[in-house]
Amino acid sequence: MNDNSTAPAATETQDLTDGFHLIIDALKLNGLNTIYGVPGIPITDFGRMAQAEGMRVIAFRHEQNAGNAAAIAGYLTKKPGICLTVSAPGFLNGLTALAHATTNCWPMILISGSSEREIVDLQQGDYEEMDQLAIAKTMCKAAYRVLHAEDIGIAVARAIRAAVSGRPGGVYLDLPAKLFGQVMDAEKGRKSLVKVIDPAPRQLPAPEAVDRAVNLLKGAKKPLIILGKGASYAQADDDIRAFVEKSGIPYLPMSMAKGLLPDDHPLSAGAARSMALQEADVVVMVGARLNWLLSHGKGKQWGAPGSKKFIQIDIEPKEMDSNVEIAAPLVGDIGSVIEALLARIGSDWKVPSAEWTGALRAKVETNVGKMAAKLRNNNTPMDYHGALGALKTIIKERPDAILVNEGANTLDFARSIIDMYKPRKRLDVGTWGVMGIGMGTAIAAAVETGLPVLAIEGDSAFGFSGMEVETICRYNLPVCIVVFNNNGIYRGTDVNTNGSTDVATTVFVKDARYDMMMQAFGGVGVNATTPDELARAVNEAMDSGKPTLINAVIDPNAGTESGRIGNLNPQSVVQKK
Ligand code: OXT
Ligand code: ADP
Ligand code: MG
Repeated sequence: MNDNSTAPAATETQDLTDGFHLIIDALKLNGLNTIYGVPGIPITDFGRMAQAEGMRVIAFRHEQNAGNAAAIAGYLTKKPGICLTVSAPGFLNGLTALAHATTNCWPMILISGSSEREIVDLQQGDYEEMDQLAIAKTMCKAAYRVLHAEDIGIAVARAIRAAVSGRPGGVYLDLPAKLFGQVMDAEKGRKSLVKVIDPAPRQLPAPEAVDRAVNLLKGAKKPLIILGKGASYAQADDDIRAFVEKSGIPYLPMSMAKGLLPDDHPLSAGAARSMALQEADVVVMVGARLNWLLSHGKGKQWGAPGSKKFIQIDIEPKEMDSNVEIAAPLVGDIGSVIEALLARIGSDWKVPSAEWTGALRAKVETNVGKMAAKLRNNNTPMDYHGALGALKTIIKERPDAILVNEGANTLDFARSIIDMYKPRKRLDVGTWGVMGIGMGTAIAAAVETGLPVLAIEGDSAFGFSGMEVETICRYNLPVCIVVFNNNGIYRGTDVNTNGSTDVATTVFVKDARYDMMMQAFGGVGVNATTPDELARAVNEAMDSGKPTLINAVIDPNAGTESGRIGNLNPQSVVQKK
């Protein structure tokens, strides 16, 4: 493989351009000005040149974190996040994030350098030889390879359109090393670039589909709206809020849709989740799938069999009937569908009965009251409620801050305890429950929005991407990380039963000081043992904007196996003597 760094610079003569510059120009022409990646053969010079040409190039310590940054950048901006990697191992490191973006329906483009086709196809043993395109195809929406400089413009355009149109997702762009140095006439090169027109066209629902849904909704006694992260991705915030408020239908936010309407909204049924799911008779799904997170739309959680009818709003027709019958499919983009529904809520609209909304409200108030008592505790070592109670207040006072959250107990408790007030402020593990999204997500959130970021991390979860604290310090990003240190995965108290000196598989080094990792790179590190100390340190970090890591000492007994999804663990029936 040829690094191409010794190839003559095409810009030395005015009339020529080359692969390096054409890729940069194609991205910039389409408003893609930030790259997340890790440098190396054959893309080192590409990163340098992109930076020289005014792009923001954020260099990470591991491609998976760069990929997770690109994935969440896609979610936050509705433009594909760009991740740049070297070949084989770098590409593979980026692939998890590409699959994660695709699974979550977020637009992202993974651009990887690769070996020359001739050598790969004959399997002659090139440096980092691998048939990357073939591997990537199974993990994303689309995958393209570019062999000629004159095709770069069209390839980047296709990649962008594939990533953002219809159901968004990940796209792979394979760039063999030789492409970067290919030279062509500058004017021809300029003309070969494509600015994508209307990359994510509106998809209007059919009028008869809207009629069907409205008729079903009018007949409902206990309607419920479920807002998913597709709804927050759509950025139709005002119309969605108007739809909820005008229709008077209670709503349940999925994790990353929290804040689309403020969690303390009178129509939020978030704190009465079980009751809402059990008792609703017509459920309107808005950018949320009936996957494992919603028990596939059936089973005990959903009350009596046959007691529900579903209306589903989704841009992907194949999503309909994926698990249960959808009585009224509304295929289209959420903005257009909600607009059409809003137009049908006129003076003749009857809001749901006070019996239904009042019962949900009463349950919400009971659950919130029960929770409030637990949040006030000042136990040392802290439990999840004490520590998260302090952080809940901070987010209430700073509703613009972005909350990143991963872990098991740390995730599940934070989701229900911390209210969100604005759209797209809660970023978490997504559809797969991926540990390791933390630092990539926090970095992209800070880079894309310029807002302060609070990352609430289980100690295990943090470990998956922890080295990126150096990246956070290097770019001086306003990220405050709170590591919930309970000495392990779920709990720090497991015991190895085989009698050896190895500790149990879920247990870490006791009383580790994660705060010192941040100090190693010039950031602020704090060890917090009480909710008051924790609150003080977070407030200071949010005020100063300095990279900060707070080691929050949590009682190792406080958590439960797998947080709130322990039921998904298979159980052995074999009794060993
Ligand atoms: O109505 P009911 O009574 O039911 O009550 C509900 C709400 O009404 C109520 N509620 C409220 N009450 C009062 N006030 C308010 N404001 C309020 N809001 C809500 O509370 C309850 C619960 O509400 P919730 O949360 O909305 O509902 P519920 O029932 O939990 O929702 C169901 C789900 C499924 C939608 C929800 O649970 C969910 O979204 N779950 C996501 C879970 C998830 O994705 N988990 C992450 C994966 S776990 C595991 O796999 C881990 N691994 C393995 C691993 C992974 N994942 N990835 C990779 C790459 N490798 C390995 C690992 C290694 S976790 C993990 C590390 C864990 O250790 P850490 O140290 O990081 O973390 P700790 O556990 O802290 O030690
Ligand atoms: P959650 O995990 O919050 O329940 P999911 O990721 O399961 O959300 O569902 C998101 C859904 O939103 C996907 O089915 C996706 O096709 C859909 N979606 C994403 N963007 C749009 C959009 N602009 N219009 C309509 N549907 C969308
Ligand atoms: Mg832990």
